[in-house]
Amino acid sequence: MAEMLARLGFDAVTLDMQHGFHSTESVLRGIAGVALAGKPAIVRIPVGRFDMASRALDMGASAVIAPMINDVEDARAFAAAMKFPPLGERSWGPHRAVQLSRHEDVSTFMRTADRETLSFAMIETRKAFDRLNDILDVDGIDGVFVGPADFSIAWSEGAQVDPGLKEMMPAIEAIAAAAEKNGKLAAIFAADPGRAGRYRQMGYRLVATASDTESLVLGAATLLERAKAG
Ligand code: 3PY
Ligand code: MG
Repeated sequence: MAEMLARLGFDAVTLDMQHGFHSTESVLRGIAGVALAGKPAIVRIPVGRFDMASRALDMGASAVIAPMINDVEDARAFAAAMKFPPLGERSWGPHRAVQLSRHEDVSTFMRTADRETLSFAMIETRKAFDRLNDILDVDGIDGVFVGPADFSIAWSEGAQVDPGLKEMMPAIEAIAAAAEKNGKLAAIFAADPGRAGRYRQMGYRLVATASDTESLVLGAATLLERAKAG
């Protein structure tokens, strides 16, 4: 699935270990499939599993998304797992990543890895929003990734889950502006692909859209409709 999606016009494919059902083994296979299609693979790790961030990079991920980064301590721990010393504490062992990279010499790989792989801290709570600038300020955090579903739960104080919640849109816009001001990347999940253009206008540089299951259901529903009409 990952390789097939990578062969479409998407710029990258994300393998989700938080709410998707990817395991270490399937992430390893997924990254290889996406690389075969010539695209970068992004991995979202489960909450707090910063060890998996280093592991995803070892497997050849180009970027890692860490959910529920709510304060500077979370951001520092995530950055430490993502970057080699002296910036972080990433331990050496990227055997698969070196094979998938264009660097043959491991020292060149090591010296360029920190800037060639991106760490995205997810902003999806009020606590994270209140500490946004401090999180953006952490060395080794390359960008923030907004989770509008969780953010809407936080924004409505548990009343609803609505990734398109109007009242939170100014905050979503402010996150992109703060990232830009800090020289970092802003990314977001567009639960409704129709919102992708609006997010781009706000300054979001990476917009993730739809899951594999949604894509399958949408495709299958279209096929069924066509078959019944034919
Ligand atoms: C959210 O919307 O909360 C997400 O985590 C998107 O993947
Ligand atoms: Mg979320």
